[in-house]
Amino acid sequence: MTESAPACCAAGRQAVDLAPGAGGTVRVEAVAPSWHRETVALPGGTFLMGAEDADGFPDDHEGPIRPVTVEPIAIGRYAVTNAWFAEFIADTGYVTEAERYGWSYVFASFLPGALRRDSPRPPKTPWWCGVSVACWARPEGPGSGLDGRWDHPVVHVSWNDATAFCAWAGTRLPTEAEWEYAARGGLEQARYPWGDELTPGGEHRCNIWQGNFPTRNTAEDGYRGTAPVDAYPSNGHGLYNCVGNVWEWTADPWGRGEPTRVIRGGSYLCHDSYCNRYRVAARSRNTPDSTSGNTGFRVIEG
Ligand SMILES: [Cu+2]
Repeated sequence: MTESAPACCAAGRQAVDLAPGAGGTVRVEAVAPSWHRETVALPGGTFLMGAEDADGFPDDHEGPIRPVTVEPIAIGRYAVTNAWFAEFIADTGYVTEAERYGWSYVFASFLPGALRRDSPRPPKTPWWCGVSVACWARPEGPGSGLDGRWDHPVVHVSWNDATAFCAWAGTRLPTEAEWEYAARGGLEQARYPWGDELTPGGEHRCNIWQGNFPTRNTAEDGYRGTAPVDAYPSNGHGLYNCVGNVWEWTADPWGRGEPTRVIRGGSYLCHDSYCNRYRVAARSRNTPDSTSGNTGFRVIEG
């Protein structure tokens, strides 16, 4: 992956060399139904896409600000949850890419000492560890699970996994323009989905990093890792957690003829001092086979 600007998001799949883990594939039997699969119908329209923020990263090409027209869509009110993804796995026996490669990227401080010490790290983003057998159902690798997190966004899913889920669910990934149109919640050129202030009235509106990245997360917003998909108030369109919490895959390639895919929204690791990509116009990218503990997706019907 070409890295031109620092990002909190994980490096590409190729950045560390790790033998496949011995965890095997995950089998899912009965799971609680997901209550978070609602979509919101939005009329089509023209909006001002992008930003020319002075504190944006020039190589991210957020600008220029330009009018973009979007057709009517029905988009997920929430990111796809672990519970919904588990239904997909139980129904199809699909094996995710993290399981096939045998590892995925986990934020280092989530790991117990030995695993944290011994797992390989990408040189440019050393807060990530490539962890054997980490996958959607084992978010922190060996011995971890989803108890208490069924209503959190599924993570450790690649673009290819997200696309497979969509085919099963009769949905598709949003284009980047559709994502931004929906995430803006009807506000024109606001910095965040709820307005221009990060914490209006001192209240946190999204799940990002507080403290010093990457050593100390004070979790003032309530969460160190993922939050439930319905945490915090929604935006003006009724969508939750468009920014912060987890990066969301979009359908679009980063550039013409490139395999890398655009991700949007930033994650629980974003912090102003390093990666302010929780701004609604911010964007980043990763290869379609890459997986990490801070990347998920939301879907569009049809
Ligand atoms: Cu970030």
